[in-house]
Amino acid sequence: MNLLSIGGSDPSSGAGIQSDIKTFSSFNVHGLTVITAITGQNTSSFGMIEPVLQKILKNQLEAVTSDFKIDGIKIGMVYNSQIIKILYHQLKKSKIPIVIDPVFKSTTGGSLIERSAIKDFQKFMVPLATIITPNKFEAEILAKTKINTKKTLEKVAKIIQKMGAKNVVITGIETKNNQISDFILEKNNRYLISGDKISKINHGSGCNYSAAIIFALAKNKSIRESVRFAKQFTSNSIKNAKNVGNGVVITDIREYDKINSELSAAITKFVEIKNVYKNIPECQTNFVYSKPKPKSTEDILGISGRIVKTGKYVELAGNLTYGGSKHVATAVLTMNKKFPQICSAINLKYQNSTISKIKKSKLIVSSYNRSQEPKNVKLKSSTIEWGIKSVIKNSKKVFDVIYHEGDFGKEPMIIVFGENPNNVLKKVLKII
Ligand code: PXL
Repeated sequence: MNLLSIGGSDPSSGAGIQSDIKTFSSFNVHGLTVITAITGQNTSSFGMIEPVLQKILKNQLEAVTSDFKIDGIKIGMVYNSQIIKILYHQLKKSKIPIVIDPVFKSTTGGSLIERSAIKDFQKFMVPLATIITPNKFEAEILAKTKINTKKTLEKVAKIIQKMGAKNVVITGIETKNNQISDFILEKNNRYLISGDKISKINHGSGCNYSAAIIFALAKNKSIRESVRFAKQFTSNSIKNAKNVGNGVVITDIREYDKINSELSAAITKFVEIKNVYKNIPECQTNFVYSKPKPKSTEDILGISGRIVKTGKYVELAGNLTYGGSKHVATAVLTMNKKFPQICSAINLKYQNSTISKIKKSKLIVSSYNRSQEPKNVKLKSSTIEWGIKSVIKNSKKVFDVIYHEGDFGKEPMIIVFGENPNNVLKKVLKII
């Protein structure tokens, strides 16, 4: 796969072209670049900007488009009207996905676009976007409207969509409980994707986010999947940010976490199953995936806030975090000790209809009775550990499903196991 990043050069390699090359490389993708402007900046201050001459901008575009099959384009810093118009004329007929990341100001205060170019940005850049990813501040500038309520947030997204962007993602909306949310407006759909807020002023997260989105889009992921993937990727890059210079930290792209991306993709598919809310228990759902040979639940990736019901929909609350699940992760940990191939699981609401589908399917199922747990065991370990152990103790079979019918004050529960999240999901689809 080849992805093209069009934007400014940042010598600190925290943002811009240099950052995008790092991101694309972490996905094993070949990154092509077209430089619109050269900036002089570091982690403490922003210096000068030199936009490139028209003829060299055109020549770079010509060079990459005439040779490579390009699967997706990301456009970041564009600086002035001349550059904007050249890009528009070159790309207006393009059929490949384009992510427009409006970058108006750098973390250290530099202005990345001429004031007089905003109008042409609205007119020529916005309509190129398969997805446009302004933060709150950039969205307010584009729509010339302040965002201070849910209503104004939706209004601003609609204004930008009317300018011609197919899908609008406004990032960095602060919502309740220390969460940070992105608001997504698709053609016929609008929703929030939330994650835990990480309070760290950094250089690079915006670029990481839009570069990850174009990668997911180019891989034919849906808008929702792409945004969720990018949010998770960016959250990790901020968590790993490093003090490389003397100023703000620079985000760090670690090795692409396969455990994370597989679980993330399966969760996205799970939450999009029609009427899936009917399968979410009162204590909510977790979906987990373990590293090979887990030693504790800290080696098992889960959702910090679970998959929760909101009316007839389900949403992810919190982030994917190692140690993010106790209950379902303990179930996997226990199974994995005897059957090391079992690394993933999900818990579902106990329903007679599900139990009867399980029994009709070819899945291997067993159950335990919580009320039979000896008192001395209860004090030492968790009930789920005891339950699973008692089911698998004398079995050579690997169970696909283990359930219990509850106890006084305890909700009955079904747990589906598998080797990986996709495998679990396939079983889930057979029984709900
Ligand atoms: O993060 C936005 C950004 C994009 N491109 C360049 C930048 C910056 C922020 O500093 O310098 C070249």
